[in-house]
Amino acid sequence: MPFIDAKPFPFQFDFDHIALVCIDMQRDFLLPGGFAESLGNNLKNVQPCIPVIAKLQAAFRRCKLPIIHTKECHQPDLSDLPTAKLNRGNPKQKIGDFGPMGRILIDGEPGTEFIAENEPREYEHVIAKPGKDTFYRTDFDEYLTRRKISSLVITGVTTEVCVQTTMRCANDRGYDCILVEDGTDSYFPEFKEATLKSVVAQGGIVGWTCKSDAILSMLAKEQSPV
Ligand code: TIU
Repeated sequence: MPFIDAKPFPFQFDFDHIALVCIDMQRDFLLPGGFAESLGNNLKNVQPCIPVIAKLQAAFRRCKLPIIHTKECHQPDLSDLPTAKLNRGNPKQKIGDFGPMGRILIDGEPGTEFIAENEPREYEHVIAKPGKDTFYRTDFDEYLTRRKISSLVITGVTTEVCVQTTMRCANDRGYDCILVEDGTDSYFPEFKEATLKSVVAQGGIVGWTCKSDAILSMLAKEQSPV
């Protein structure tokens, strides 16, 4: 069985049952003028993972392995937006308001779409999710079950919010998850650091972490078997 050099110990998987998950690589979270910036976040802290995710996507595509993309967003009538989420914090702009990139976090609006570097291909699965947990009110579990995917390589933003929530919920459902250390970022570097440490603590209580190079070199070997 192939394995990826990882913490807290090597991550074993099967090429027929692994997928790359790219969480919320959306303009509103990553680009100037978006929702995240309106909340006062420093975008420079979340942009380093963009080229890393692009490399992983290219490698998974070369190996014809599945890629799943998520976007956090809501229906135009806000029917899937809990009042608690709408009113949380004190942003200059709220979900559903008109911003420089259309209505904030509304499905189909320009700001909600994926950044160019990490855009899905038309044949890749895209999940529009109203929560932080990718399983909440989506077809994620059904899709993974149907495709017999049991191991998830997890990337995206932000590490301690949608990425960590999704990884914990996948772990509870029996998926083996490996979080890519340089393929995820947070507006708060100390939260990213703490999340990476906390998922592998206690013998991998939530899963594994590794550097993108460990995955890229393993996939390169798969492409050119000796
Ligand atoms: N995708 C995701 O993590 N959504 C967030 O709202 N994250 C924040 O860190 N705000």
